[in-house]
Amino acid sequence: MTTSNGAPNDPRSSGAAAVETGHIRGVTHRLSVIVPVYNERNTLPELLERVRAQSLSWNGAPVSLEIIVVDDCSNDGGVDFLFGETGQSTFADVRVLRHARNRGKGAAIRTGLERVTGDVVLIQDADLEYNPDDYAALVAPILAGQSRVVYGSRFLALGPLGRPTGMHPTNWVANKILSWTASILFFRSITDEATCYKVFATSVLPSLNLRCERFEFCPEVTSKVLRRGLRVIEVPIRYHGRGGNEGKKIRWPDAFHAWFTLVRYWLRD
Ligand SMILES: Nc1nc2c(ncn2[C@@H]2O[C@H](COP(=O)(O)OP(=O)(O)OP(=O)(O)O)[C@@H](O)[C@H]2O)c(=O)[nH]1
Ligand SMILES: [Mg+2]
Repeated sequence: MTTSNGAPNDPRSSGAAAVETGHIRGVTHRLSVIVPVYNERNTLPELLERVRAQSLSWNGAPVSLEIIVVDDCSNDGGVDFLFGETGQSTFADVRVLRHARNRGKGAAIRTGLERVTGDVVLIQDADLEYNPDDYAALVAPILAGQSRVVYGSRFLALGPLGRPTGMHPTNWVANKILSWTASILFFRSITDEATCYKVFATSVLPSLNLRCERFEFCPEVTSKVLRRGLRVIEVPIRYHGRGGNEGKKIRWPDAFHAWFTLVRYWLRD
């Protein structure tokens, strides 16, 4: 089986070996992309096209791509194109997991994490706010063994007061407060705590013992990773924010919840 980029991509063929040996020996690598989806009919087809088009390599060897879509009981028909008439998956390189009821982004990510076979995991929202062309830069520090956690920062290239394209001023304030809080609590520089582009060596994840259900995935992961003293490398990424009328679901109360989640896991794991 091959992906659109020509890389071997059958999870049964080399996945287990990659988990066991890929990161350590630097021989073969597989990137597992988890896409949490809730009612993203307008953006999911193009997003998946752009993810599937990624052709990654490391030290001359292809990095295979595993795409795991977790549909959180969408009711807009937006995932129907992923299934053929007989219910089989439309794309050989896209696995679709479904929740029987809507549980939230965090729960969807945890469902995806249970099934990954890659040695590197990346979280990809189902909208078009982030750009999959940034994958190569995001996975490089992990494949090079420089760190086991990488965050794509929307602010790094803009300076302390820069506001990324399309980011509403209130969201900017919330993002800044969350990043400053994480930095102060852990004496580390984090410029974008709430970024969707979080990338991990898969081996890191079981120890985090994640409990998140909704949007508190980001602060729970950030607190736990920093609490464990893991190095987080930030790389600059592109971003084009969307508004509520374009399907953005996060709301102000989620920012408060995120702040309390950061503090909660700083106090106690
Ligand atoms: N599985 C699941 N995904 C959700 C839910 N609500 C939102 N999402 C997904 O989470 C992603 C982010 O949602 P947005 O509304 O764009 O919010 P955002 O500000 O980009 O959120 P963050 O990336 O968490 O900072 C999208 O892919 C949504 O489809 C939900 O209830 N369940
Ligand atoms: Mg989004």
